[in-house]
Amino acid sequence: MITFYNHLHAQHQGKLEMFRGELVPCFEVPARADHVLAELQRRGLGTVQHPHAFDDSALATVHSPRYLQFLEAAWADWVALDPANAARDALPSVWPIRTLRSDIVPDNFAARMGLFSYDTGTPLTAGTWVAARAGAHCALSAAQQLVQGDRAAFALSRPPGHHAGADFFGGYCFLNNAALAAQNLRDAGMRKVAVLDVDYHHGNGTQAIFYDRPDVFFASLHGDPRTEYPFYLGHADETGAGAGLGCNLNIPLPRGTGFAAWMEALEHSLRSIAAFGAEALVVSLGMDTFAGDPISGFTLQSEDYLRVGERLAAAGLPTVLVFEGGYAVAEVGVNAVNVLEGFAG
Ligand code: FKS
Ligand code: ZN
Repeated sequence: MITFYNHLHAQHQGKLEMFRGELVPCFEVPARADHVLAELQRRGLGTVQHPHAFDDSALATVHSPRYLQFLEAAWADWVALDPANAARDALPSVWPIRTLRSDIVPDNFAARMGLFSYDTGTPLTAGTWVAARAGAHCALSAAQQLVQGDRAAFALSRPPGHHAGADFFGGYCFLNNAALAAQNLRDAGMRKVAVLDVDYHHGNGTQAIFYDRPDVFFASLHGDPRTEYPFYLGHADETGAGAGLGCNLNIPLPRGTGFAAWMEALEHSLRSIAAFGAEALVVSLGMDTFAGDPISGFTLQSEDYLRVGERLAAAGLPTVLVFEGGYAVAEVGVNAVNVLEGFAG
């Protein structure tokens, strides 16, 4: 299968994220994608290409105009506050929680950061916009590849995307790559598309984007939000709204879940996707279900990912795979490429 590699990914390089009252080095580092690329090339698994170019209007199929305007200008606005800011990343510090207004975009930069975000773990850096946009183009290019008749394509990019909503960033994510791919497939005429999110963390952004839609099914297996990030979404009773009722499936699993139970949840998800009648599949491929992941709590082993790839392929659908999380940096290449190899059969 073809891989669209975000050759600009390293332009997004966060320094520090807030964790337990102090700033700690970011977990979401450029080396993650480098390892996946190196392993892909080592095994000679398909060709690697840069993404195609797209108009910024392509991003507006999922994201709001005011959010895109904010994101594109954010770094310049941050440095305009104080030239010394060029040496440090921007993190939000104030948010419009319930009872505060989010309809008015403030002039104050810190206030705008808070309006368009939901955590302090996602630094905005000098190259964030350039890197995230090229990453979105990888996902869109992969979707186009399916439209042209390919069985599968891989978007190898960072920053990841599944926590980003129509108008907010968070969870290391800025633009929702998987949602953009799914929407692109819909716009190309595929009547029903499914997004399957196998990252350790619930894909709250993707869920929110499609929650009231009958044409895009969202299924996710993830750490139970009662204890795991992103905490405020991802419960089993979230089944969709309005015309999208019945088109959302969450399978929260306890910390410590191993491969057998995880695989049962994957089976359940894929059966629901088949029953929905999806014509194409977008997989949010997070590798943080790995036992060695430093911020997650499942116990999958490297060999298990071959089985995961096989099972995804057995769904028999044209499939876009989108790289998401995975922080065991030394193993993330082997694990991700195991999925691709299992898929390719
Ligand atoms: C660790 C606290 C957890 C946020 C975790 C974000 C997870 C991101 C992800 C993605 F796929 F988006 F990258 N902080 N100190 O893995 O879901
Ligand atoms: Zn994750």
